[in-house]
Amino acid sequence: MMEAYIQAYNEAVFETDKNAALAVVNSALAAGISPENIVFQLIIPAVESMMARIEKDPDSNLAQHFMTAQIAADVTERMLAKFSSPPNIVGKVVIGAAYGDLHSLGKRIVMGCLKSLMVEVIDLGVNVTAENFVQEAIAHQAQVIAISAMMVHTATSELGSLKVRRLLQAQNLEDKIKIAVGGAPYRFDPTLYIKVGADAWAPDGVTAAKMIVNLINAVQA
Ligand code: B12
Repeated sequence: MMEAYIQAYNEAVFETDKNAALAVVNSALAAGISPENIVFQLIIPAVESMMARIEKDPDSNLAQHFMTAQIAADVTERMLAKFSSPPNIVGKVVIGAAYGDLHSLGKRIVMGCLKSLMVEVIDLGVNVTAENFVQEAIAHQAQVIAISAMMVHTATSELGSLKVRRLLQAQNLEDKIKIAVGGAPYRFDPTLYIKVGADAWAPDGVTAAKMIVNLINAVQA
């Protein structure tokens, strides 16, 4: 029975039809499938199959990519409220667009993918100062600061991730909080993340979520 739901859900996501995807989830719930199974057998595999598609075709349809992440985040949040025991949250991330940067679409995709992998996400919005990133990471005991920068000057600015690095260094927090970056400039220069003081980067939302889970695990090891 689950196979039929998986197929119907994947078709809905492929068509970027959020209502159809939610209808599949609702009928699975009505048929007695647990919220846990819906997340782990339906939602996460759908995100992973999108990742496989992106790896094969980096220009894969943006709308499909965006909707997979948004539907995954939406359904995961609804299902988490219904879990019989509190879900095992993998860890916490504060995320935002770099200082001076107002681009938010890529960040939203990354957030959706993170939520579907059971990572708690604290969204700081756009145009986030380095001080704010660090303060919020400390306040929420986040293991990762994730910074989205869509422009070369916001990626490389002295007030962006370079300053986050300096602040973490000054407070002796580099073992407790890792820095992840992403956005168009990093795709043009895959070594840029090192130059801007980050620990890691990723080219798309699904890879980003997996990379961030690895960073969380490294901090918690
Ligand atoms: C949409 C868009 C806008 C929209 C943003 C709307 C919004 N709410 O986001 C608007 C119209 C507001 C806008 C404004 C501007 N924009 Co603009 N914009 C774009 C555009 C067309 C698409 C960006 C986008 O959403 N891509 C789709 C998402 C899904 O991809 P993505 O962001 O790369 O995210 C993926 C990955 O990078 C990764 N990722 C993203 N974030 C993170 C974070 C982490 C931690 C990780 C691991 C991974 C990760 O995962 C994401 C999902 O797969 C790009 C061109 C382009 N092709 O990139 C220009 C572009 C980024 N913009 C540009 C410019 C110049 C501007 C403006 C200065 C224009 C102007 N003169 O006013 C302003 C700047 C405003 C500001 N201060 O930020 C330039 C930047 C040039 C440069 N070299 O720096 C670009 C490249 C266009 C160009 N070719 O000139 N823009």
